[in-house]
Amino acid sequence: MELTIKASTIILTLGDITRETTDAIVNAANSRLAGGGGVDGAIHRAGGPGIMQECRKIGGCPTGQAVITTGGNLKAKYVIHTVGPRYQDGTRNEATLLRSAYLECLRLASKKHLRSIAFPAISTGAYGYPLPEAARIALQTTIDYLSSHQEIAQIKFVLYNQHSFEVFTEELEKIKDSLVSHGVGNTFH
Ligand code: AR6
Repeated sequence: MELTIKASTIILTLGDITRETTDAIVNAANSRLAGGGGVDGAIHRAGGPGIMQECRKIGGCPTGQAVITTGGNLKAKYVIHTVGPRYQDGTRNEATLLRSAYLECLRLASKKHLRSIAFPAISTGAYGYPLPEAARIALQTTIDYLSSHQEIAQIKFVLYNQHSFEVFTEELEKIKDSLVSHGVGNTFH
Protein backbone atom coordinates (compact mmCIF):
# COMPACT_ATOMS: atom_id res chain seq x y z
CA MET A 1 0.00 0.00 0.00
CA GLU A 2 1.23 3.49 -0.86
CA LEU A 3 0.44 7.13 -0.27
CA THR A 4 1.94 9.97 -2.29
CA ILE A 5 2.59 13.25 -0.51
CA LYS A 6 3.69 15.93 -2.97
CA ALA A 7 6.83 14.47 -4.61
CA SER A 8 7.36 11.68 -2.06
CA THR A 9 5.94 8.25 -1.45
CA ILE A 10 5.16 6.36 1.74
CA ILE A 11 5.16 2.60 1.24
CA LEU A 12 4.07 -0.17 3.62
CA THR A 13 5.68 -3.58 3.13
CA LEU A 14 5.88 -6.86 4.98
CA GLY A 15 9.43 -8.14 5.48
CA ASP A 16 12.84 -8.04 7.10
CA ILE A 17 14.36 -4.56 7.22
CA THR A 18 17.94 -5.90 7.05
CA ARG A 19 17.30 -6.75 3.38
CA GLU A 20 16.26 -3.24 2.39
CA THR A 21 18.13 -1.33 -0.30
CA THR A 22 17.04 2.14 0.84
CA ASP A 23 19.82 4.67 1.53
CA ALA A 24 19.25 4.19 5.27
CA ILE A 25 17.45 1.73 7.50
CA VAL A 26 16.37 2.69 11.00
CA ASN A 27 17.27 0.64 14.05
CA ALA A 28 15.00 0.56 17.13
CA ALA A 29 17.92 0.70 19.57
CA ASN A 30 18.32 1.27 23.33
CA SER A 31 19.86 4.39 24.86
CA ARG A 32 23.21 2.72 25.48
CA LEU A 33 23.39 1.62 21.81
CA ALA A 34 24.42 -1.68 23.31
CA GLY A 35 22.60 -4.00 20.89
CA GLY A 36 19.85 -6.35 21.96
CA GLY A 37 17.08 -8.52 20.55
CA GLY A 38 14.41 -7.76 17.96
CA VAL A 39 15.29 -5.58 15.02
CA ASP A 40 18.41 -4.28 16.82
CA GLY A 41 19.85 -7.80 17.07
CA ALA A 42 18.94 -8.55 13.46
CA ILE A 43 20.63 -5.37 12.14
CA HIS A 44 23.88 -5.98 14.05
CA ARG A 45 23.95 -9.64 12.98
CA ALA A 46 23.40 -8.80 9.32
CA GLY A 47 25.54 -5.65 9.29
CA GLY A 48 28.60 -7.08 11.02
CA PRO A 49 30.72 -5.86 13.94
CA GLY A 50 31.72 -2.53 12.36
CA ILE A 51 28.34 -1.01 13.21
CA MET A 52 28.76 -1.84 16.91
CA GLN A 53 32.27 -0.32 16.89
CA GLU A 54 30.79 2.91 15.57
CA CYS A 55 28.01 2.76 18.18
CA ARG A 56 30.60 2.39 20.97
CA LYS A 57 32.41 5.49 19.74
CA ILE A 58 29.17 7.46 19.71
CA GLY A 59 28.50 6.20 23.22
CA GLY A 60 24.71 6.45 23.51
CA CYS A 61 21.52 8.12 22.38
CA PRO A 62 18.78 9.61 24.59
CA THR A 63 15.19 8.45 24.11
CA GLY A 64 13.56 10.36 21.25
CA GLN A 65 16.90 11.22 19.58
CA ALA A 66 18.79 9.58 16.69
CA VAL A 67 22.39 8.96 15.60
CA ILE A 68 23.85 7.62 12.35
CA THR A 69 26.46 4.99 11.47
CA THR A 70 27.46 3.36 8.21
CA GLY A 71 25.54 0.30 7.08
CA GLY A 72 28.49 -2.08 7.49
CA ASN A 73 27.75 -5.17 5.38
CA LEU A 74 24.14 -4.20 4.77
CA LYS A 75 22.84 -3.10 1.38
CA ALA A 76 21.69 0.17 2.99
CA LYS A 77 24.51 2.75 3.12
CA TYR A 78 23.56 3.95 6.61
CA VAL A 79 21.86 2.81 9.78
CA ILE A 80 20.04 5.51 11.73
CA HIS A 81 19.77 4.36 15.33
CA THR A 82 16.92 5.83 17.29
CA VAL A 83 15.53 5.09 20.74
CA GLY A 84 11.78 4.90 21.14
CA PRO A 85 10.08 5.14 24.54
CA ARG A 86 9.24 2.15 26.71
CA TYR A 87 5.47 2.20 26.94
CA GLN A 88 4.26 2.43 30.54
CA ASP A 89 0.70 3.73 30.89
CA GLY A 90 0.53 6.35 28.17
CA THR A 91 0.96 9.29 30.57
CA ARG A 92 4.78 9.34 30.58
CA ASN A 93 5.25 11.44 27.46
CA GLU A 94 5.36 8.27 25.34
CA ALA A 95 3.55 9.76 22.32
CA THR A 96 5.79 12.85 22.20
CA LEU A 97 8.91 10.71 22.52
CA LEU A 98 7.81 8.29 19.81
CA ARG A 99 7.01 11.18 17.47
CA SER A 100 10.40 12.70 18.24
CA ALA A 101 12.19 9.40 17.47
CA TYR A 102 10.66 9.34 13.95
CA LEU A 103 11.24 13.06 13.42
CA GLU A 104 14.91 12.99 14.44
CA CYS A 105 15.54 10.11 11.99
CA LEU A 106 13.92 12.11 9.20
CA ARG A 107 15.94 15.21 10.10
CA LEU A 108 19.16 13.21 10.01
CA ALA A 109 18.19 11.73 6.64
CA SER A 110 17.57 15.24 5.24
CA LYS A 111 20.85 16.52 6.69
CA LYS A 112 22.73 13.65 5.01
CA HIS A 113 20.88 14.20 1.71
CA LEU A 114 19.40 10.71 1.76
CA ARG A 115 16.63 10.00 -0.74
CA SER A 116 15.11 6.91 0.88
CA ILE A 117 14.70 5.54 4.38
CA ALA A 118 13.10 2.40 5.84
CA PHE A 119 11.58 2.28 9.33
CA PRO A 120 10.58 -0.65 11.53
CA ALA A 121 7.62 -0.21 13.92
CA ILE A 122 9.68 1.52 16.63
CA SER A 123 8.82 0.65 20.28
CA THR A 124 6.17 -1.94 19.36
CA GLY A 125 8.18 -5.03 20.34
CA ALA A 126 10.19 -5.22 23.59
CA TYR A 127 9.13 -1.66 24.49
CA GLY A 128 5.44 -2.60 24.41
CA TYR A 129 3.89 0.38 22.62
CA PRO A 130 0.29 -0.44 21.56
CA LEU A 131 0.42 -1.03 17.83
CA PRO A 132 -2.51 1.09 16.56
CA GLU A 133 -1.35 4.23 18.37
CA ALA A 134 2.29 3.61 17.41
CA ALA A 135 1.27 3.16 13.75
CA ARG A 136 -0.80 6.36 13.82
CA ILE A 137 2.11 8.36 15.25
CA ALA A 138 4.61 6.84 12.80
CA LEU A 139 2.44 7.60 9.78
CA GLN A 140 1.24 11.03 10.86
CA THR A 141 4.78 12.16 11.71
CA THR A 142 6.12 11.12 8.31
CA ILE A 143 3.17 12.66 6.44
CA ASP A 144 3.62 15.96 8.30
CA TYR A 145 7.34 15.92 7.58
CA LEU A 146 6.92 15.19 3.86
CA SER A 147 4.45 17.99 3.43
CA SER A 148 7.24 20.48 4.14
CA HIS A 149 10.34 18.47 3.06
CA GLN A 150 10.44 17.09 -0.46
CA GLU A 151 14.08 16.04 -0.38
CA ILE A 152 13.23 12.53 0.82
CA ALA A 153 11.64 10.69 -2.12
CA GLN A 154 10.68 7.47 -0.38
CA ILE A 155 9.79 6.42 3.15
CA LYS A 156 9.14 2.73 3.71
CA PHE A 157 7.67 1.03 6.73
CA VAL A 158 8.93 -2.52 6.83
CA LEU A 159 6.58 -4.52 9.02
CA TYR A 160 7.87 -7.80 10.29
CA ASN A 161 4.64 -9.74 10.70
CA GLN A 162 1.20 -9.86 9.16
CA HIS A 163 -0.47 -8.32 12.21
CA SER A 164 1.67 -5.17 12.25
CA PHE A 165 1.32 -4.88 8.47
CA GLU A 166 -2.48 -5.02 8.81
CA VAL A 167 -2.59 -2.47 11.63
CA PHE A 168 -0.36 -0.03 9.71
CA THR A 169 -2.53 -0.55 6.60
CA GLU A 170 -5.73 0.17 8.56
CA GLU A 171 -4.25 3.31 10.11
CA LEU A 172 -3.00 4.57 6.75
CA GLU A 173 -6.48 3.99 5.26
CA LYS A 174 -8.00 6.12 8.04
CA ILE A 175 -5.49 8.92 7.48
CA LYS A 176 -6.13 8.81 3.71
CA ASP A 177 -9.88 9.09 4.30
CA SER A 178 -9.43 12.08 6.56
CA LEU A 179 -7.09 13.79 4.08
CA VAL A 180 -9.68 13.28 1.33
CA SER A 181 -12.50 14.60 3.48
CA HIS A 182 -10.42 17.70 4.22
CA GLY A 183 -9.90 18.23 0.50
CA VAL A 184 -6.13 17.79 0.57
CA GLY A 185 -5.00 17.21 -3.00
CA ASN A 186 -2.78 14.17 -2.56
CA THR A 187 -2.54 11.20 -4.89
CA PHE A 188 -3.44 7.83 -3.47
CA HIS A 189 -2.80 4.30 -4.67
N1 AR6 B 1 12.76 -6.25 10.35
C1 AR6 B 1 11.71 -5.42 10.61
N2 AR6 B 1 11.08 -5.37 11.81
C2 AR6 B 1 11.52 -6.22 12.77
C3 AR6 B 1 12.60 -7.12 12.58
C4 AR6 B 1 13.23 -7.12 11.31
N3 AR6 B 1 14.26 -7.92 11.03
N4 AR6 B 1 12.78 -7.82 13.74
C5 AR6 B 1 11.84 -7.38 14.61
N5 AR6 B 1 11.08 -6.43 14.03
P1 AR6 B 1 11.84 -4.38 18.87
P2 AR6 B 1 11.48 -1.91 20.45
C6 AR6 B 1 9.94 -5.67 14.56
O1 AR6 B 1 11.61 -5.24 20.07
O2 AR6 B 1 10.10 -2.32 20.82
C7 AR6 B 1 15.91 -4.25 21.50
O3 AR6 B 1 16.42 -5.27 22.30
C8 AR6 B 1 9.18 -6.25 15.73
O4 AR6 B 1 8.25 -7.24 15.28
O5 AR6 B 1 12.92 -4.77 17.93
O6 AR6 B 1 11.70 -0.50 19.99
C9 AR6 B 1 16.68 -2.95 21.64
O7 AR6 B 1 18.02 -3.17 21.96
C10 AR6 B 1 8.48 -5.01 16.29
O8 AR6 B 1 7.27 -4.77 15.57
O9 AR6 B 1 12.14 -2.83 19.29
C11 AR6 B 1 15.95 -2.25 22.77
O10 AR6 B 1 16.44 -2.65 24.02
C12 AR6 B 1 9.46 -3.86 15.95
O11 AR6 B 1 10.42 -4.43 15.05
C13 AR6 B 1 14.53 -2.71 22.60
O12 AR6 B 1 14.59 -3.96 21.95
C14 AR6 B 1 10.15 -3.27 17.15
O13 AR6 B 1 10.45 -4.29 18.09
C15 AR6 B 1 13.74 -1.77 21.72
O14 AR6 B 1 12.40 -2.19 21.70
